[in-house]
Amino acid sequence: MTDSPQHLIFAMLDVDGDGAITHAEYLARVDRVAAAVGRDAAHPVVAASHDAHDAVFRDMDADRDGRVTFEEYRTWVGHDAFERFCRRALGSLFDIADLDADGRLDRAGFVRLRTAAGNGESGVDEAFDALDADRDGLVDRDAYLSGIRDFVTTGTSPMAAAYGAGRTGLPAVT
Ligand SMILES: [Ca+2]
Ligand SMILES: [Ca+2]
Ligand SMILES: [Ca+2]
Repeated sequence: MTDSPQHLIFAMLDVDGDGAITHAEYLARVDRVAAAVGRDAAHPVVAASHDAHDAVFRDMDADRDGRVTFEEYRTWVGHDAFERFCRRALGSLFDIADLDADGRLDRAGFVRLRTAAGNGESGVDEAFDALDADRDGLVDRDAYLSGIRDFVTTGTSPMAAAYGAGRTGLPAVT
C-alpha cells in the first residue's frame, strides 16, 4: 500500500481491514456520525444520508457481491464519481453534523464529524484552519466538499492533513 489518496481513503472505509468495504461498514459511517453529534437517528437527514450512502455503495460495487475491493474502488473513484455520488453522501454527513442547519460547522462540530467518519484526530485542526479561509470560526459546506474533492482527485488540498497525508499534499498518484 502506498499513501495515495485512494489508498488512504480506502483504508479508512475498510474499517476491519479485511481488504474490502462491506455495505455494513459503509452505512455504519452514517450512524457513527449521527451518534457522535447527538443527532436523533430518526431525523430525516439521517435517512437521507443512508439513502445517499446506499446509492454510492451500489455504484462502487461493480460485481454486486456486496463487497467493494480496492480494485473496484480505484476503478470507480475520480472526479465524475465524486460529483455524481460522493458529494451527496459527504454532504449528507455534513448535514447530520450541522445541527442548526445553517450550512456551516464550528470547530467542535467539524472535529466530531471528521473523527466519527473514521478519520484520526491528527491533522483535523489543521484542516479546519485551512478551510476556514475567512477565520470566522466556521467552515462552509461548499468549502468542505471542495476540499475533499481536491484531495481525492489531485492529492493536494487543505483536507490532505486530515487524511494523514501531510500538509504539502502528495506526489502524483500512480
Ligand atoms: Ca472490511
Ligand atoms: Ca464487489
Ligand atoms: Ca451550523
